[in-house]
Amino acid sequence: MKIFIDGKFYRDRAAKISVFDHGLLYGDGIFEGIRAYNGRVFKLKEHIDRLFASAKAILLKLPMTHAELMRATVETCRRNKIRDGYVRLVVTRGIGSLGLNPKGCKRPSVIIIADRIQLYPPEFYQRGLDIITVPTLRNLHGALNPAIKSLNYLNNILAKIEANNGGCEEAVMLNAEGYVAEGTGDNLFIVRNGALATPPPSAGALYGITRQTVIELAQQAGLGVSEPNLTRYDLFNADECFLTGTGAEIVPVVKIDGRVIGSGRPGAITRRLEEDYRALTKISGEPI
Ligand code: PXG
Repeated sequence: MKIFIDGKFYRDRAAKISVFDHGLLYGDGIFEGIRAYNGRVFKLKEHIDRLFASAKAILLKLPMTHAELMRATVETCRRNKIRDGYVRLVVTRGIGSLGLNPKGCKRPSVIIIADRIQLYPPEFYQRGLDIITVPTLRNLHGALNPAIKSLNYLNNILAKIEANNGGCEEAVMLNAEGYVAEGTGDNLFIVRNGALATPPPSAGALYGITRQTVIELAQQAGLGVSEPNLTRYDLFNADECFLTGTGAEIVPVVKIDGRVIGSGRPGAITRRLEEDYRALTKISGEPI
């Protein structure tokens, strides 16, 4: 594998970051998880746009332009002969002192890893997931804003561990007001009376790129889409439920906190959107 770090490519074991990098010391940095399908990088512009938005929010000046980051991502895929794969783009605050003040960090580091994708087991998609609400809450806007895709994922990691301890693959994370925010690494949708609803970013949902794509596909299919505050009650009484994310794509959810959702099987609208999403990934994206 060839890994991009600050403008150069390194082999796996030579690809290293300093122990003084504040990305490691403090989780001070941002990232993107991107997919390539059929020789194209899917929604690359949108991912780089979101990276810039995260950078702005944490006062990190990206050392490369938007166009340079797009080119470097495509080039990393090309050098690794990726047709279908997963790209992790990480920007750390860079090397500084042991103190948390980033003033001494002179240059952020840009890392791009392009690898084969580890797909989720097919059963997840065939049967649908059984998920649970967990105690760990989504970040507060007034603390670490949940729209920032930062390297501080401990909240979500704790929620994932809590889901796993409860025998589930994925968690429903609530916000401090008790409204549904999202999963640990995916957005959540419900279908009710033929229309979609998904928590708004103001409830703690990430501006998910798959989320946005699904909203557009639903609108093209003539389905209504709203972004209301949702409670667990709304999830329990939905006709269908699914999660969206770059890695997971669209995964049906059939049980939440012991309540069977709809028929207990992946729903027709979920299936339709899965198909539309797959079709879109095959034909669009930045050519490698
Ligand atoms: N919410 C959160 C908190 C995320 O981290 C999504 C939603 C979905 O967003 P996109 O833009 O991908 O549709 C994410 C995605 C993983 C993994 O291994 C996924 C994410 C981050 C880290 C790991 O599944 N992010």
